[in-house]
Amino acid sequence: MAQFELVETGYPLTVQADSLEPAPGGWLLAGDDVAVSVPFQARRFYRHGFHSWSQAGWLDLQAQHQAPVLRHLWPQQDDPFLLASYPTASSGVAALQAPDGHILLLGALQVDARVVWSVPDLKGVCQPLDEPDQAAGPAVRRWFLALAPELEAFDSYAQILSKVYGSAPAAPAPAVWCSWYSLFRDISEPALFHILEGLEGLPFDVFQVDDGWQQQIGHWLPNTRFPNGMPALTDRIRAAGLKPGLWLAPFIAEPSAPVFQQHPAWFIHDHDGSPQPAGENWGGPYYALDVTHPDAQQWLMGVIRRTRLWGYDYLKLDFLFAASLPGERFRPMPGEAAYRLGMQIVRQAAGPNTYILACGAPVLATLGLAQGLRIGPDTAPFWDNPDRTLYLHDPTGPAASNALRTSLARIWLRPLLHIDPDVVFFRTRYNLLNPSQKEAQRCLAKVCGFYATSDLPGWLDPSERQELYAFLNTRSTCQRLSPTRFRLDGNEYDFSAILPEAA
Ligand code: 9PG
Repeated sequence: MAQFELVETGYPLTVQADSLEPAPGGWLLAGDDVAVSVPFQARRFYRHGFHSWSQAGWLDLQAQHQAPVLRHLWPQQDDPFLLASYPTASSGVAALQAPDGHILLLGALQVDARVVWSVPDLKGVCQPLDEPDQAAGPAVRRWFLALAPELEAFDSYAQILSKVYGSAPAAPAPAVWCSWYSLFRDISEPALFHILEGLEGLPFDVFQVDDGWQQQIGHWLPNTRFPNGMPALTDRIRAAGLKPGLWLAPFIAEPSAPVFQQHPAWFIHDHDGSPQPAGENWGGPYYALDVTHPDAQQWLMGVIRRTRLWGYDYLKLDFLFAASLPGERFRPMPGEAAYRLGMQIVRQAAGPNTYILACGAPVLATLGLAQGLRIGPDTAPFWDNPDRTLYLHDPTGPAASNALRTSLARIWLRPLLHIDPDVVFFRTRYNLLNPSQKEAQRCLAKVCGFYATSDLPGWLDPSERQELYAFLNTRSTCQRLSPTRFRLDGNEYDFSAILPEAA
């Protein structure tokens, strides 16, 4: 490890790394562990949570100091290490804001990396590789460092990441109707056929069937509410001129699923050899597939290939973080490296043209492997989720404000893949959001370039349907004026009006 003094920045920076060289917008460092002295009194810390639903955003350090401890219940909310070191540990990238508004950003160019603020240093730490393993990542670990205005620093980081992982698809993201935020699990073939009829004339690209079609989590065959099977559904969706989309969570299983009952060894274990729960949902715990196990890999291939044979060419793959959790695997490797291996298998089985929307997915580790990524927790037809925010200090529960806040903090990812801030509500029925909250959702969808809703056509009055039509039919022009201010189709919109903490 060597020491470098950077004097031309206005602030004296001392960097510890194996090597350092200038790069567009900053510097490239090499080293498993690197450290940068922070030469100013930091006002705010940019914390980047581990996966789609994990909290991302600027935290006021003074307020955090006095804030109650964050309570997360399961790794399904974030990386357990990050939660244990809350709030000053971050996944892949972190930044500190100086009094003059510039930020000091340190971001990894490989997976399985954390950035921790440990006064007086901002430190980059990589999970050690026991043995050089191609799948587990490059032998030389690299980092990007910038001291610049916020938008410039994140943009330079994104540009360098795109050289490693590739850029977002050239085509715009498809416009999606998704069944989740209206029907939840209560879906059936007749209900979906009826909705398809009602959507006629609205310019959607994808009709996406969400959770509720499968027999069990891990048993990816249609249940009795889909008596004619999954191809009957895709035929009908195609006949309506739409692409069929399907939700599944290929890296998890509930304990009663045949795959878990028959092959417990295909799941990530703890040190005592018992399968390790990855989270709790659907009324009980669920387990994480060990995607390094050759037989589990074959099974996974089969699950994804079958969705292709049924005719689905848009897959919303969910709860993907599970493949990256710490634990015992058939082939030991760091968690995000294992996740990438799992996603490569999925991609191979799905083929290059299937659109993959990664959800509940490790953020940096998804780059290059999916066209789209959910960048925040679930939205909802209500603004706040006080049970979770007030009692558990957990900003990841379903709520429109939570989805907006974290998604807004991840817009910098846009050059790298399609970014999905979750659906927009146009309906007034079954919706507690007021007009300005709905407007904020609409604006963020335009900023992200991702247009989706779950509203049932029968719930929309003629003017709401007209608004939805206009939303889908216009590809907005967007210019970012500041971290929270945008010019959208000629009008200025400032998210800090509705999310003061984002300013
Ligand atoms: C289907 C849903 C929808 C939704 C996904 C995902 O327990 N949790 O922390 C938790 C977080 C998100 C979640 C479910 C549970 O929702 O984001 O769009 O597809 O699954 O079950």
